[in-house]
Amino acid sequence: MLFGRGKKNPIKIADKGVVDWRYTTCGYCSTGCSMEIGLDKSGIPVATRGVGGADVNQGKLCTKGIFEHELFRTDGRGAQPLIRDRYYESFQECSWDTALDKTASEIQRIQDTWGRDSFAIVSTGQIMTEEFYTLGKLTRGVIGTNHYDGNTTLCMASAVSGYKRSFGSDGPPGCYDDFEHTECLMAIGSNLPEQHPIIFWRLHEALEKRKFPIIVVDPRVTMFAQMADIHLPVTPGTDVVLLNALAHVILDEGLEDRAYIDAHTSDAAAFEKLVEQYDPISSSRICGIDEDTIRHVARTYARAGSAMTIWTMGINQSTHGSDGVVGINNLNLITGNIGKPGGTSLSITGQCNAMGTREWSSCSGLPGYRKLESAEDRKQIADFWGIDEDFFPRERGMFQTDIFPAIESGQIKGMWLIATNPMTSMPNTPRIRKMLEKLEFLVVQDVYRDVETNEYSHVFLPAAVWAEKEGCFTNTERRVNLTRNVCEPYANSKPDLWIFNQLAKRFKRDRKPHFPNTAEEVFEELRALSKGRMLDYSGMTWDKIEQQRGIQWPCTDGDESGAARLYTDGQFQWDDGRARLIPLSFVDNNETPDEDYPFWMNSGRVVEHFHTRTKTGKIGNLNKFSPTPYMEMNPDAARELGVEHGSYARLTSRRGDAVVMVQLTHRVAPNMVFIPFHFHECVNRLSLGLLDPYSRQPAFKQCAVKIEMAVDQDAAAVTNVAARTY
Ligand SMILES: Nc1nc2c(c(=O)[nH]1)N[C@H]1C(S)=C(S)[C@@H](COP(=O)(O)OP(=O)(O)OC[C@H]3O[C@@H](n4cnc5c(=O)[nH]c(N)nc54)[C@H](O)[C@@H]3O)O[C@H]1N2
Ligand SMILES: Nc1nc2c(c(=O)[nH]1)N[C@H]1C(S)=C(S)[C@@H](COP(=O)(O)OP(=O)(O)OC[C@H]3O[C@@H](n4cnc5c(=O)[nH]c(N)nc54)[C@H](O)[C@@H]3O)O[C@H]1N2
Ligand code: SF4
Ligand SMILES: [Mo]
Repeated sequence: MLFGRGKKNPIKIADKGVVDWRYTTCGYCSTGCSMEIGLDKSGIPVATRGVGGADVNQGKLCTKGIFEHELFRTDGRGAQPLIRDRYYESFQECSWDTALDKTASEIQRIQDTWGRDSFAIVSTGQIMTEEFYTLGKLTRGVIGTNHYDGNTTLCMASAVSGYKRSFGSDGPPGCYDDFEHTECLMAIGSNLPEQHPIIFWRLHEALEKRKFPIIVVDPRVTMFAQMADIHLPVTPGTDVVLLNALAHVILDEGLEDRAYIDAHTSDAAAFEKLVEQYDPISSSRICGIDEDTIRHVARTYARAGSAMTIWTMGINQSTHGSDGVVGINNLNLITGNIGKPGGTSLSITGQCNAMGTREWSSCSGLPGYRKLESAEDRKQIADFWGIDEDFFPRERGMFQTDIFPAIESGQIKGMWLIATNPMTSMPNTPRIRKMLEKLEFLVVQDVYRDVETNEYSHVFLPAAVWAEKEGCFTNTERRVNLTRNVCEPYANSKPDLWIFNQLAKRFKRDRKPHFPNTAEEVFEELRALSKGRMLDYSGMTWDKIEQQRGIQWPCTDGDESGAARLYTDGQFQWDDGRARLIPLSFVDNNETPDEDYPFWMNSGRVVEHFHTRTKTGKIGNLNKFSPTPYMEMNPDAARELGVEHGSYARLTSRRGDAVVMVQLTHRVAPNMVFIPFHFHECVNRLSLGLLDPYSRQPAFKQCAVKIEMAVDQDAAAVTNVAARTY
């Protein structure tokens, strides 16, 4: 029977009593969705909605964004500063003055005893740009340690390094609007529908209007792979070989854009010589994609009027992460696909402000993509800050992944962690635990006091979260967007900016930079420092950003809005203006499955959770859909080992072991398992994390494990529950 239209029950949206909507930008992933938080008459955040006129999300939000107003009242928040003198002694609440005095005096004591660089600072991709810039000023201009880095080394470092090697600078050249113009899209190691659902929606919208081929390169049959026209289940860690083989076919069959190569690139001869070795037959034996498919994909990509590649962690988190990015850039340079609508190399960024930290935090250099290695850049910043330029080191210090082993060797004695949780997110956490225990002094600055890493700290500084503060994030497509202050910081927590400013006051220096009180004043410094540079913010103000729902850089003073694409004139950031074509030879150095450890262990994310679950593990509507540490395992492999669906299995690697629930699925091949990394005491107890030589990013996605059914299922269940922490 057909239901009469009049009989349908209309959907009722509960009236939450919102009296005011405040403009913000989502604080989870780098898509950069504009949203509004609804406040009730007592000023309590009760609802979230997407902003209709926003270019990025056009009113849409994903499941994490929709519940973001619940974040302010989650359990485990840090209410007061905490202090303890020795391990295993319980924390005592203390005043801000006590916590900050202790932190400043310990930093100074360690630096006086062991040298300036014996104290390390590790930050994040998740605080505001104005906060990053201030932390950079404090670190580089006042404290003066060179071992200062961010968790972006676990995330985007390979993209940064690859862009720099090819184009002479960091900075993603494309934008989401490229989906509307492209004639072929290749996605490598990106699970866009789950990890960037609104970017995926933008792609889907483009496909509904106009069909173009989608090629997905991923060893796992992700949701993205299932909707692709061509899925290439590449052998883990061998994407560079596939990219070289695609270039081989293109050059061999004369499908390249020779005019573009001649006008805009250098070093073509060495590159062409190297890829000659990567014929489709030999390459197929390494990368696992048959020769016909390699030829077919190469022709499809090269013959498209415009073609683009997007990628995320399947490329970056590899021992060939930086080479993988360069390989993608090589492919787009030889086909003339940079800086034109629908033709680009677009890294899909991870955290909400991973871009902001790259631009302004001074982690790998100085603000505004300036280099410590350049005397001119050092002088510009020293003059602007009013300090002595000799205070700056002449080259960047260690990356996060080198800072931690330097604790083992005694080089690093103290550490300040800001908005990152290495006890869950770093590879080989049994080793990380020992390192943290060895520190003379650890200060953790986080929104949550129950974050795992805080178990090892001497001082805990409780930070305000996201829209309890205000400032900007930059998204994947270089769009700067604004978060307005929606509500007061929880209890006695304080904005990160305030914490940095208070610490700055506690260091005595002859010449010291000025630290403005408000984030909007800090933004004025960014505008001034960026004027005339590639990442020009000078045409932006906070109000203008809100009015336009985000503005892309470059946006020069006087410009109505920002620029959609970089390198549209084919001029790159190297001195000769040409992009580099770089030969990439492949050395297989991964830990690969063998008789003892017969499975590849792949790891990544699920849609409901964000990272180490400090936020999403406490939001009921998200956590209930994915409450348990689990692994995807192929049913045929499970049958051979007698492992059952829904049971608990024990995984062992050369580093440690973990207990997970078994989910049987054909999404993974018989020789691979996939485990979400969100849970404590789980996948990173097993991972190896070999480092990329350029970016120092860990190969989280490739190592070997063995699997057995847990003998005592009840005991395994207890272990599994313990891994959830919350
Ligand atoms: N829901 C949710 N969204 C998020 C996040 C989150 O935690 N939760 N985190 C954000 C952050 S910081 C990041 S960095 C992004 C990450 O976003 P993605 O990189 O898209 O997510 P991952 O699941 O880490 O990995 C993507 C894919 O890489 C594949 N892969 C593994 N090994 C290889 C390989 O050798 N080659 C290739 N080609 N592919 C391989 C995996 O099978 C996996 O499907 O997501 C962001 N968005
Ligand atoms: N096996 C495996 N491991 C991985 C990955 C993988 O794919 N596989 N992916 C890696 C990647 S791409 C990433 S990005 C990292 C992420 O690793 P982490 O950065 O360690 O993970 P998060 O859980 O995001 O930690 C951020 C912390 O900052 C806190 N926080 C949030 N907002 C604020 C704020 O405004 N101020 C302050 N002070 N604190 C705040 C949160 O509570 C949380 O504790 O994990 C990496 N680890
Ligand atoms: S897609 Fe990313 S930015 Fe947009 S609502 Fe979801 S988590 Fe937030
Ligand atoms: Mo990330």
